Amino acid sequence: MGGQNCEIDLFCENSPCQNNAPCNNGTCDCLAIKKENVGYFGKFCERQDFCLGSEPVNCTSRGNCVSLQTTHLCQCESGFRGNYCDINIDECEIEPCLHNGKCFDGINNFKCECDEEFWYGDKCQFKINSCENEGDKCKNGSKCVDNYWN
Ligand SMILES: [Ca+2]
Repeated sequence: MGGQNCEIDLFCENSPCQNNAPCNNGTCDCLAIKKENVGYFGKFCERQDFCLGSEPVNCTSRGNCVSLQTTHLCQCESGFRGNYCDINIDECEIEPCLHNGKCFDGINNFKCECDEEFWYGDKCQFKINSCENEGDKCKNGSKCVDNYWN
């Protein structure tokens, strides 16, 4: 403060606030100039934050907002994508299940439902040996032969 009775706000006297922020009692009021997609901070409201506008960016609970030079970016956790991390990536799109296994999309993973008679494994990649599966039913010296030839 300055002046004979400290009536002059020295900080505000020279209009130091940027981005048209009002100056009151020795501080720049950055909140007063918030716009829809950008907020301001710093001693002179000289810095922009594209995550903290009057409509704060919502990256859902699946991501964090990062303010860049001219826009925001949602950094999504694994399994999600999109400008707001609102898209559950379809892990079945690359058809990970082998041998006609049915794929079920999860969060950053998938599950395969295999044809239980012949295949097993997380991608239905392993073949069931029908002889082992059913036990040795072959009698009188005969030999079990696996029944799947593909
Ligand atoms: Ca998914």
